[in-house]
Amino acid sequence: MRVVVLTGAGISAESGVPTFRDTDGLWHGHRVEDVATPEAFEVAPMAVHRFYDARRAALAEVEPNAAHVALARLEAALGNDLLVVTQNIDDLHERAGSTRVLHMHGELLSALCCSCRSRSPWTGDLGDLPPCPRCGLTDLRPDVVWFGEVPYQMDRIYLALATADLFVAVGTSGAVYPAAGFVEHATTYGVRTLELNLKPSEVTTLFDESREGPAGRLVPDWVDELLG
Ligand code: BJW
Repeated sequence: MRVVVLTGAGISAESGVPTFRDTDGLWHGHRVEDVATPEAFEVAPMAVHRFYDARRAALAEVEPNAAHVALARLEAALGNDLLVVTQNIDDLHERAGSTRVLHMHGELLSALCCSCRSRSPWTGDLGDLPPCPRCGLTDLRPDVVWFGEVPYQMDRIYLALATADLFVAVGTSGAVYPAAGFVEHATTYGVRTLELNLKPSEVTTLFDESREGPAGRLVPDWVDELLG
């Protein structure tokens, strides 16, 4: 059985990583749609650097939870027939043991050079304006996808969706496209769809089935069920 799992901020919530749109709908005092943009970076690069530097540092303090571990267990059983597509920029899937993970919105632990376009693994700060390891210019930005930018690996994702038997969305609000449209894309190709979320998302009604609860319980239960 070929399975594509889309994960969002909700899967990392129980690890202590804040989501974007829960509680008051504000993200560190801002609407995420206003600050996660190339324009915001152009106007206030140091504020954006400080923000991502803090999130990068915080990542070292959190651990994968039972949902990440269950998806790694599923990969151990299904091998190449499982693909995890994550909107998250943390590395908790990888730390749990998953290897087949596409980060469609980029990665915190990577820096992108605005001059030479090279990507470099990055664990430190970018706010102190370090030189690009490739070209030496001080023109690095977080290697993440902001609003108005094209998410990564879309061809591979759409191909995997079209050829899957099951599409599962875990802990994502369905507020951001193109990820929010994956359920319709999968349905067009006759793929069964399942949503696992703490509460209904903006696209819940488009799924064949939806289950409500914390990812740390729902995902291991679903993996147990699938592996029989
Ligand atoms: C739990 C839980 C627990 C909590 N257990 N669950 C008008 C209409 C349609 C589209 C557009 C439009 N105007 C503009 C657009 C396009 C735009 C868009 O979607 N805008 C919307 C505001 C409408 N999209 C884009 O610009 C994208 N690019 C694009 O479309 O390019 C064109 C193109 C596409 C494809 C091919 C070719 C061309 C880019 C979007 C980039 C998004 N970037 C961010 C920031 C990334 C870096 C960073 O992390 O800082 O990505 S924004 C932010 O939102 C982040 C997330 O990945 C993304 C999604 O958030 P997510 O994961 O769903 O989190 P939340 O907080 O929203 O939800 C948490 C969920 O978890 C909730 O449902 C909870 O219930 C649940 N939950 N605890 C289980 N314990």
